[in-house]
Amino acid sequence: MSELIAALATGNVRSAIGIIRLSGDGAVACVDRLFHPKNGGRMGDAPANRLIFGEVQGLDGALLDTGLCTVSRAPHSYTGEDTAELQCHGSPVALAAILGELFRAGARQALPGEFTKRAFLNGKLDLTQAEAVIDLIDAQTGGAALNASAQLAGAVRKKTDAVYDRLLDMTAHFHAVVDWPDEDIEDFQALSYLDTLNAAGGALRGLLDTFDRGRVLRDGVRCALVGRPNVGKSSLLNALLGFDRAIVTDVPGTTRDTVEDTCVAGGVKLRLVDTAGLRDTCDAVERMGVERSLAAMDAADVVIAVLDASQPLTPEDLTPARRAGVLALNKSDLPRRLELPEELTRIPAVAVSARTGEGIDRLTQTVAALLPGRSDVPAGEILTNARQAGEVAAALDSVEAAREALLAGVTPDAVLTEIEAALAALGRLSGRTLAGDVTERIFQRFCVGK
Ligand SMILES: Nc1nc2c(ncn2[C@@H]2O[C@H](COP(=O)(O)OP(=O)(O)OP(=O)(O)O)[C@@H](O)[C@H]2O)c(=O)[nH]1
Ligand SMILES: [Mg+2]
Repeated sequence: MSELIAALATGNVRSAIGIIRLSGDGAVACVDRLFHPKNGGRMGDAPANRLIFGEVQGLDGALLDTGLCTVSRAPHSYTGEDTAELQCHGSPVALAAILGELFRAGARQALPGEFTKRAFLNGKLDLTQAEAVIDLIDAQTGGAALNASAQLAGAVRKKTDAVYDRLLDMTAHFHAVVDWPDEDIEDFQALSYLDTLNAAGGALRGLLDTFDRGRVLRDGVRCALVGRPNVGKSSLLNALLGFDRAIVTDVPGTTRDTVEDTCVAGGVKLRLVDTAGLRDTCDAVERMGVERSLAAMDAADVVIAVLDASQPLTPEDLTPARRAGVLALNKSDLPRRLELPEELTRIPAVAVSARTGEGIDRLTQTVAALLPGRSDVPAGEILTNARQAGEVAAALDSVEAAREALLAGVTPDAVLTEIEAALAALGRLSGRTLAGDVTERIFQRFCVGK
């Protein structure tokens, strides 16, 4: 028995088409009360996954819209249940009226993520795939979307399932050895077990190593724009964002607080932080701003030190420049008077002009090249999800503990305990074994209708 749920699957905004979904027991019968095919038939007799043209009428027979309807039947649907979809005109008012009629006909409003949760509970998706659904919807860059869609196709699952299966074979054999010591079972073969554990550890470590990159893919790179006053940090922030976010003046010390905003450049999401100019100052407010600048520099994934290329280098330029991942040599539209000392020549430097926009693209490309983690990992094999990374780390810890126990020559049951802990972590990762409250929390992140 599964309750009949309904929701608007498309956004609640004026658009060309709006889609209402229904899932659960009686979905097809419910839609039959509202949708009347032009060919005179019923959706109950319609073949699955075929779009049928017709009228949507209220329970009282009032014509609400004309559109298309499709049904799919359990278990061959997204949720694994009987489902129906109405494709109507994208009028929020008309769609609300149709949804209201469906509720009167016995459906109830679906909760956020409830369709996908049912797909998970009915074994249509594992948890890494379900989480990829929301990551795909939330993706802000092409790279993040590609990775999420490959995970939706099961990329993480395939990698960890292989480890799970090998560890499971090992426990089966261990149990046999531990539980039936008198039987003639091939004895405890430390060396072959060691091979299995090494391979499992390597695969898990490889996956975990991608998480740095994954965090960047999902959350963006924190870039701090730092430098002495008046070099053009705020101007550069505005140029990168494409609009006037921060105040710019020719008065040194204009920016007091940190100013943050995000942009997507060169396929990478940048979380830019403009900071107060670094200098010794007696002004209490400005000094607090400088402290925030130093903190922003510490918290950044990439420090962009901004230098004024139309001026000779000053001692105040050195603190940020020495910490920089990239030097932005700003004001390149003016005659150049900056010379870089030998110690800074190893840092990539890009000539830019916040005023003319010259070099801005090159700057973002240079930042992208500095991102943490390897860039050659195939799409889908980058862990972007902190929950998943936590379970992979837990599984890896247990595999390593098992390996050490094996090398130390302890009894098989001690090794077995560790391997079972690794299996439990991998079980939580895919959702094979997961407490109900954790499942609830995961699906709350979804939007209604998905
Ligand atoms: N010619 C030229 N002037 C620039 C450029 N970028 C910034 N400026 C000017 O430099 C001055 C300072 O710019 P801001 O962006 O406020 O500098 P800042 O580094 O944020 O300064 P503080 O907030 O005081 O630390 C302003 O007069 C800008 O118009 C540039 O690329 N070329
Ligand atoms: Mg500023």
